[in-house]
Amino acid sequence: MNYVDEILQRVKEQNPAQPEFHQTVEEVLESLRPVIDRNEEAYRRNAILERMTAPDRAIQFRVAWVDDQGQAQVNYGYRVQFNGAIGPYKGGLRFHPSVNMSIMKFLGFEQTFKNSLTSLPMGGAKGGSDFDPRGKSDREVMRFCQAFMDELYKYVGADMDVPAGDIGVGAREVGYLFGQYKRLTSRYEGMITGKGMSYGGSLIRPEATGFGAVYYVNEMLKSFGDSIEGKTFAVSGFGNVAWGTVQKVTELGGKVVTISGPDGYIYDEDGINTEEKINFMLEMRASGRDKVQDYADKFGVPFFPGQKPWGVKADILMPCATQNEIKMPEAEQIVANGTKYYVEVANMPTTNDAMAYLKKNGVIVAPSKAVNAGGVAVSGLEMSQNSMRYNWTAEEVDAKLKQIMKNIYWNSFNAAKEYGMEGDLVAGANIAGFQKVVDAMMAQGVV
Ligand code: 2IT
Repeated sequence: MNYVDEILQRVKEQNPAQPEFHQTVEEVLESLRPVIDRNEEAYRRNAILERMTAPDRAIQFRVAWVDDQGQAQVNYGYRVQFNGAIGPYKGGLRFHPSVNMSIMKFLGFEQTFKNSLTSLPMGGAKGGSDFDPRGKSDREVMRFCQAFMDELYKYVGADMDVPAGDIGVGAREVGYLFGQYKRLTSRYEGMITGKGMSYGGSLIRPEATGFGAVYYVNEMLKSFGDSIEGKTFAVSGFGNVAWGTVQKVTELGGKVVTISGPDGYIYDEDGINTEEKINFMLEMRASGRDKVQDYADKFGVPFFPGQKPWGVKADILMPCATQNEIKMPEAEQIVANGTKYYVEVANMPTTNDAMAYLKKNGVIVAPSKAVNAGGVAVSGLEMSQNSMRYNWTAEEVDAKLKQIMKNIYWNSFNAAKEYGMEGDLVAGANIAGFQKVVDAMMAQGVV
């Protein structure tokens, strides 16, 4: 049997009932086929794909905490340290009721390639909990974060594994997690990123994922002889990533007409383009209501309950919410609308069949592991600053981020071209990310 097919079967057998993990492995390995065919003997002999698809370790633990009513609560906590070949483990923590081992493994696997693409020395990891921050008091969130760190501190550290935020984990949670780590270990070190500016954070980290995504789009459009100026964008989500994206698109002369939440989407014909509107996204997030309808109520624009914005005609679509938001029906709608550019910003927002359909029908698809790598890249720069005990200015960090995103675009573009798949940015990102990790694994022997 072909090596890739063998591994796909093996991953399914060894990880039953983990569909998101199967999905990402399939997506990545399918596009790596030409690379693997060229090196099959060496890869097989060194069990590269078997090792690449098995996490270095996957930790699951109980998080017991007490709510404001005095009731004991129990959640599951996770940390999946997927691949440590090119640096200390690095990746965010997600607090959301949907979190389970499949989601953690999918995100950790993706993170390995993404971190490699940034060119910074970071291995891949992910963690989190099925804790639902919605409706919790600040004190409950603090107690939960402390209980979570009571176990996690054993596995993390500045030179071992450096978590960060993701869905449900922002500046507040990072602060509580950092404080508890310090209390437990007596160590003041950069063991988590996304920290506040008063205790070791980096300027531009809050904006980095969205800004980086738009820098990637800018480079991509330029390479197609196009530009952001005057283009219409449909964005989903209204969290940190959507916020950074809307800001930078607006600054570069594009117009964002939608954002969405679990309750539906809003359509702002004039664009989400004033400081008041953009700042309101932060207010909606901080309110903990998780409702985008608040935007429609405040600014008097249409709200479409229970719907996603993918039926809207826009030049560029940027899903910034969560995984598997675009399935076949949405993909068909996107193609029917004549959309030219589809830019994944959330991690794996597209099912594999929808992705194949978009590509087959001539939509230019940019993959999340390249597009959203600016977030973790600036996390890497936060680590550098912590190690130096020094801070760069916003301009310095932003310039580095811009350069990193430009390199990611061209490294992906060139990798695809080298394997006869010119213009396939998805395959290019997978190949470029994979190559560095494989080189490091080969050099370090069978471990
Ligand atoms: O998905 C991601 O890349 C993140 N949530 C950010 C990870 C990080 O370590 O900054």
